[in-house]
Amino acid sequence: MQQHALLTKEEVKKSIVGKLQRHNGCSLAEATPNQIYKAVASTIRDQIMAKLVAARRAIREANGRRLYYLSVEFLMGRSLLSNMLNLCATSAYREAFAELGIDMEDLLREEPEPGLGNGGLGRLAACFMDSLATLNLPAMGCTIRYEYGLFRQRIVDGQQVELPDNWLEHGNSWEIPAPEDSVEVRFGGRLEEDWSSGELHVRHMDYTPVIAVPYDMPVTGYDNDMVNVLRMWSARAPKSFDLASFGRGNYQQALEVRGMAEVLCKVLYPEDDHFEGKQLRLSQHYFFTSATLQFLIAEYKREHGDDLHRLHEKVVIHINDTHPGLAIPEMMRLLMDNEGFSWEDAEYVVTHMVAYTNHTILSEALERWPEDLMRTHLPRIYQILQEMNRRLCERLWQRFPGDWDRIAQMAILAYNQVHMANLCVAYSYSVNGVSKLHGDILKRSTFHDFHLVMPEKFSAITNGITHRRWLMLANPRLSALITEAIGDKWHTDAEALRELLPLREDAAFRESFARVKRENKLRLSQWLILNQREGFDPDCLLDVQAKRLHEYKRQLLNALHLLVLYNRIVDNPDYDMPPRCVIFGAKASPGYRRAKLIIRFINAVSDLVARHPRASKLLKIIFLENYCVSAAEVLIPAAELSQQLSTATKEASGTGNMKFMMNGALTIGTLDGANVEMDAAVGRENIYIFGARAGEVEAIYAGNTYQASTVFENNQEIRRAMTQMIDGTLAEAGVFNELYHSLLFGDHGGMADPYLVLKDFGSYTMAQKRISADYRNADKWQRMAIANTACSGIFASDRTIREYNDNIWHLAPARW
Ligand code: 26Q
Repeated sequence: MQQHALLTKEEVKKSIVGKLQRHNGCSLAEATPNQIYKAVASTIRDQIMAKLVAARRAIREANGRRLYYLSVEFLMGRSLLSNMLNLCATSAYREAFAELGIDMEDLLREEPEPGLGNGGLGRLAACFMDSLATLNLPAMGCTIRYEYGLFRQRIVDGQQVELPDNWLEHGNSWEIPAPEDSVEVRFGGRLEEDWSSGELHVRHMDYTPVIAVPYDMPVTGYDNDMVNVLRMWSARAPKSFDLASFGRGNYQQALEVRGMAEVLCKVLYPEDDHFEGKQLRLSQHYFFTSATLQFLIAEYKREHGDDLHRLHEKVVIHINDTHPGLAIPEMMRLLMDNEGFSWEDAEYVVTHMVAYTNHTILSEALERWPEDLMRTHLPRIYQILQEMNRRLCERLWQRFPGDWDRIAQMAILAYNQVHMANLCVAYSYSVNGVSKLHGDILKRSTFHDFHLVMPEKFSAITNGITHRRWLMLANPRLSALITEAIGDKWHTDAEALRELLPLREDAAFRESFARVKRENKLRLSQWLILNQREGFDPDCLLDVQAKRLHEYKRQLLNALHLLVLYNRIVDNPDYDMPPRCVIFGAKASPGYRRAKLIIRFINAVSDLVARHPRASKLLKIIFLENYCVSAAEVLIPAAELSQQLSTATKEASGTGNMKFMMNGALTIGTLDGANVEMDAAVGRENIYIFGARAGEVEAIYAGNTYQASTVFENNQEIRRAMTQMIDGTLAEAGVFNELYHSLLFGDHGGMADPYLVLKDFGSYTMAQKRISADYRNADKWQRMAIANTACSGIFASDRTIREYNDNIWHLAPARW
């Protein structure tokens, strides 16, 4: 329980009114909604800041290990309500709002959403921050303060249009600038080697300096005294450099430095599970990584003195995928060049301090930088990478003498590229996958050879989600029902949800559970009407697929099946099924043409269905615009069916799958990623599993034994739907040729239907038939839905973070 005094309702009112007066010179009645939002946020922030001061002192005095969690994405979502919830202050604020005549829903909508991430990897980092603070673990999240987050999506004439996300336009109420912690990060230039002292000293000359300025966002723990921060680094041009350059008349260079600083943190790259070797992206990664390391060294020195030989005892650096992997050579550089370490001493510290999580096995997502780019842009880092590579290859040569091919596959530098995953595996003390299946695939295939050499590093820790945001905050109705049934211990012990299991037999509880779902569907429908002028009937089955648009996630399988359903309805005047509303939420990377075409296809099928009088009574397809954290918070609690269709082996874990399950949706899914563990947790009778298993998929890829054309020839329903793709039924003929072609013939020499859409189609259709039949049996459906919520506790990120801490980090909880 938290120690700090809470504000009473009267104190909350007084603070809000006082802030409006002092900051805006107006009364409550005169204030704009945005001014009121800021006054409320500032009141909550005051409460948090009081805790932050105490937490920082306690953590310093405890003198334990600290975690620096480096991630190029943190998809935090809005903070106001989650902070209120964590402070256990919701009722005081609610009552204050009621008396002041403030509409809470309107107020919450005023908060700009920080969309500093693409999808799963960024949202995972945010869930981790919540659990770290709640478990009292001292940690700092470290990232880039992008001026523009992930683009806002509009659908115009069925197609995606991207708009800039200027989230800082009206200020950020939560961030605290910390200019005193600014550091310099250096790019480009050349190296001078100096042996005059008998030892090698490397001097970096003519580099381009950029100043990194941190902004901290406090992250509160739930019902405790802990506050951690998310440190976001922003870039500015050095002032002195600017002036000096003018002095020397070097106007051009001064402007170049300014330009570099200006673009560096401008925008988050909208790529997800796809790698492009852009120089600016490399600069972003190095920028926040170097700044973080310089800062953590300064902080260590302030507390422990100048000798860094035991740095690894007090610091863990966790790299969220390979993007911050330059932390490894950068720490080597800082220890050798600034602290006088020998190579061996620096390597010892680094290899005991860095832990790495892998989030994908897709080869197109693996980070590989051109060596030339690394050499010209980060010359000293490149030099260190060369030496690391030399030593690694020497070691591998001992183990695999003469096996050049294998060694090249494992090298850091090979084929003129810097292979970031190999760097991270070779020099971290821990390498983990994000689900059991993914961990196994890393060991048996992606990092097979490394696993032979250093098996002790490898583990799998299944992802999790913070049930406080994804159940307590997003689904207040279900949360109230749960607390009424089993008390509130589940707030900090999600496994307690299991106590709901026997309530499946309680007719009154089933009815309440169903009522909550219906109310959430109604809330979503109203939200959709407000946002895109299109609602749905809350008595139909609400079926949702919400995630980034990617071929491997197979939104196309869902859409093709909808086209088949349409044909069945049109063909048969007596065709009957429980009416369904199918919602898609998905952003496509702006450069991923095929993904954008799939969005267009979904919308074309949606229009086709809507135009048919009978089909439109049984089926409605909605493309939800701009899927983001706040949309997910309205969408997920309403869903009754969750589609998790990835081709087995491709989805490392998935985390949306867990959010839907926790909110009582049933899953239709493949045995991929964490779906495998959801199936085990809830039992096969409460989930709809279909499609090829991982082993079968691996065999197909290895042996090239699958022929999409055979499915096409044998399945009349598929053949018809695919023909409709290209014959003008859906759009002018030709628009969707590319999709058709890829399914039937493959892309430039590759296999046809590489994601096995046609292969799994039959099995998917059968599972969908069972779903429609089961939905008719309301009792059965509610029992299954309750089982899903009840068995979802192991997917809470509190469990995930405990596992990371017990197996990798070994942080001591801070208590005071
Ligand atoms: C990096 C450098 C250059 C270009 C692009 C990238 C880049 C950026 C983001 C590569 C990948 C990503 C994001 C990956 C991602 O979100 N992966 C997801 O991670 C989730 C959390 O572990 C898993 O649940 C998902 O299965 C996985 O797809």
